[in-house]
Amino acid sequence: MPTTQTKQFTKKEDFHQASREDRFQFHDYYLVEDLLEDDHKLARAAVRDWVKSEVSPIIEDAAMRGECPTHLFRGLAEIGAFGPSLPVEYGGGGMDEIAYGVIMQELERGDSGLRSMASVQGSLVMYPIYKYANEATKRKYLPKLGSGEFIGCFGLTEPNAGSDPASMLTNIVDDGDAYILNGAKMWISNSPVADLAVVWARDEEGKIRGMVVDADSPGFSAPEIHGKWSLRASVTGELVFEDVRVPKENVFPDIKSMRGPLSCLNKARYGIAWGAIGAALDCYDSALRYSLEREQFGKPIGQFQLTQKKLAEMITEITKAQLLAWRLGTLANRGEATPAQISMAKRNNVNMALEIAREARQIHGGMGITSEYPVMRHMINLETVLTYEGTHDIHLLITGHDVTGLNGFA
Ligand code: TGC
Ligand code: FAD
Repeated sequence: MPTTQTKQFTKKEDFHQASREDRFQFHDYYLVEDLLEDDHKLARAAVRDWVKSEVSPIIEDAAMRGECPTHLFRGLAEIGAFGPSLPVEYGGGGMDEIAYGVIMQELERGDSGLRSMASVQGSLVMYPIYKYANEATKRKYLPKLGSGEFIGCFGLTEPNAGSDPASMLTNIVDDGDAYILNGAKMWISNSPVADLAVVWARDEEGKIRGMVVDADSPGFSAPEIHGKWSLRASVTGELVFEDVRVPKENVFPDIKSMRGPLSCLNKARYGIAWGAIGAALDCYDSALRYSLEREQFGKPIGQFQLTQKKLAEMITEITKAQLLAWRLGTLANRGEATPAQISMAKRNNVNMALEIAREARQIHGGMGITSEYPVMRHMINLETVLTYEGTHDIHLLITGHDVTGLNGFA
């Protein structure tokens, strides 16, 4: 059985509490707020308060030290961040896709690593189990994943199969009542602290299969990847399988192609499209305040036209991204959001957030490179967000393929 209890989780006291107050103000230039329902606003307020009280005081210290604040995982479960749009009876929040989006936005306002934790647990672990596993497997894992008692990870990428996951080498071989799993996965969020992994592997017929693998299975290991300059408050590792026995009931019965893992990515990319707006808002908010408080040449720097150009472009791009996300959410609620539409929103909104983080860093001058302000942390985090869940260029090719009908990947 999974082993959360034996893992070393951090405590709030392990981290230095910031002396600076979180002064974040939400910005909503086109009153997108009017498009939200009361449930969305309630969910958003709960997450916003939690981020202010639990995340903001410690996140700079955690990122500077390169330590994942794992003690926050239970709190994430309590605020409903794990599978907000999955059914309650399967450990989810029973809310709609817009609620899921606004929750991700507030989390990423705190830190992309925190949103990543929620994306992986909800969209990449709970969702495939909910959608593809047999009933007994759902009942065994989903409630404990929803409550944060179990931590999950998602193993698709391999050392030689990143943008092209279909070239994976990890494989399973039939052995009576179980499959024998061999191979290795790379860049796996949360793998070193996970109780279980949703793993994608090729069967003897060459078909892509998905399965739940308990982390305490003999032959399973998850070494941590060290030395990241990005997502430093998130833990990333490998997954190594050496003759791991996976009971047949843990293998998703009806999934036999790349459609399985790619459908999970749609869910997570949707959440990122919303989440990135949160990081952008935090950078813009900090830059706007700094521009009004910081004086040079006897004036607030916000009075200079070049600073105003930066701020004007930032709020314009944020507003466009907010509207794009909201419209995507309405389509998702109707079950009509296409993978290509989700891909466009992920690419546009993450790129927008990264550009804003870079501009915000400039507005803060030298102070922008310190942990006194959140912008440099967001900026280096967003470098990863631009790459994972499909790189910026892969998403350009997805849109290119969609509009021309011509496959530009190979
Ligand atoms: P291709 O031949 O185009 O398609 C294979 C089959 O899959 C179907 N399909 C999809 N189904 C559902 N959703 C999608 N988004 C789908 N895209 C394709 C397709 O219709 C086909 O079905 P069928 O029935 O005909 O077999 O696939 P391909 O192998 O050529 O690859 C296409 C490509 C490059 C777009 C895809 O592989 C891709 O998206 N690559 C990027 C890899 C990626 O995003 N990896 C993410 C790993 S997980 C991660 O990063 C987690 S980060 C942590 C966090 O989220 O915070
Ligand atoms: P590559 O695929 O080698 O790409 C390198 C460059 O080549 C990119 O610029 C890319 O755009 C470009 N390129 C590739 N193919 C083409 C093409 N056909 N045309 C034009 N350009 C191309 N994966 C998981 O499975 N689970 C996780 O939990 C997870 N978490 C992650 C956490 C972090 C911190 C990071 C950094 C990654 C994580 N990933 C995870 C992996 C992530 O999804 C991959 O890094 C990503 O898909 C890109 O793969 P790659 O790094 O191998 O780059």
